[in-house]
Amino acid sequence: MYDAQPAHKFTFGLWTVGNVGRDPFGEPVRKPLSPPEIVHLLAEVGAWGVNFHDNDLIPIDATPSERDSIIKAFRGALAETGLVVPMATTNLFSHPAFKDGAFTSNDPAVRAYALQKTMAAMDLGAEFGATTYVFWGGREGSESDAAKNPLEGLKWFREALNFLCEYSLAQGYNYRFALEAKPNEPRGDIFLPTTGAMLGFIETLDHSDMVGVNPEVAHETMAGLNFAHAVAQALDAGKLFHIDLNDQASGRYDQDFRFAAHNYKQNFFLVKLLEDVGYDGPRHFDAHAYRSEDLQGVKDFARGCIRSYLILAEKARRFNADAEIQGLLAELKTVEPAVAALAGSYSAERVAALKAHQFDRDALGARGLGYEKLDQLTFELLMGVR
Ligand code: XYL
Repeated sequence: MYDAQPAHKFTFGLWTVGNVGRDPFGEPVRKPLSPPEIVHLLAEVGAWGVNFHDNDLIPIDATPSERDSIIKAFRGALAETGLVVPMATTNLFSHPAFKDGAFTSNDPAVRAYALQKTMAAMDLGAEFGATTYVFWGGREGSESDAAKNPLEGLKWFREALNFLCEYSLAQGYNYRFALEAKPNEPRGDIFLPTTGAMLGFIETLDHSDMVGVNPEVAHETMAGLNFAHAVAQALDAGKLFHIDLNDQASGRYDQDFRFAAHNYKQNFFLVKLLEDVGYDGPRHFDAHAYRSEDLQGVKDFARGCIRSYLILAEKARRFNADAEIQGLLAELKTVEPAVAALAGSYSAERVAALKAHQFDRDALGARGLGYEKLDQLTFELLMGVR
């Protein structure tokens, strides 16, 4: 019942199950796995695809012959397992050259190097058939506004994306770009900190039709926002090109926990939203195992991400089929047809009808909405007592 099907398109990054558990205070706790080992691990846990940053696959200092043999081995593992590569991205944050950002660095040489590195990474992704290209501007921001003009930062970021859209078109790549927002960490403040900010920015791009968003549970939660609402806005705009599933407690460091490890209820409403609209893009887990785990724990983590999603999807089906819950929801929308017809799009008739109607605002205000019961029923359904 909770087995992944190809239609779910569950994917993981090489950097997720490959995470060695280094943190700002401690050394790695797990041995690095090679990309083919990761592909086999992902196949074992039921994933459909694998994504990568350029340097997850090819180290930044690899020679051309090392590059060739890595690509050959990775291709072999994909062929053996049937895993696909739907998304690729660029590491524009690890190397010291990017300490002040990449596309928004004050240094024109760094901005130019970032373009060069991204073009090469787009070539690499296209070699493996990736059709989504993610942009997470990990260090596109500042600690002090004395050092950077945010207007210049936005201008340079726009220039870079316009350039890379043209490059994608000129190469005949089939990429859709997905911009990923994060409010802070590793910079004090990252530009365009939320999915809503990205959606506004996209409309200023030359090829806005090619560009959407890659919202991440942890990032919106770090900003103190409701993730499902951010995803709904992206869906409403036709811009949900990709999604990063994980979990996060608000007010903490960037935790990237196993999907639904922390906030079952918020993630239930997220899964319900994705399932209700028939989202058919990849369901990507951008998360990693606790630092306490060994290789077995990493597999438990990856299986847990998939299983939790499927359990919440099943709960969403039950929510939709629950007569009492649906009855309460239907009641909320039940009014006399003549009154219901007053709300809607603009028309001269509706203006006239609205102006003539007498609302009983005290009665409207006195009506109990039953949300306590609805929320308790949701809790009971999620806890398995319903
Ligand atoms: C880290 C980010 C990245 C992006 C890809 O917080 O989520 O892993 O998803 O660069």
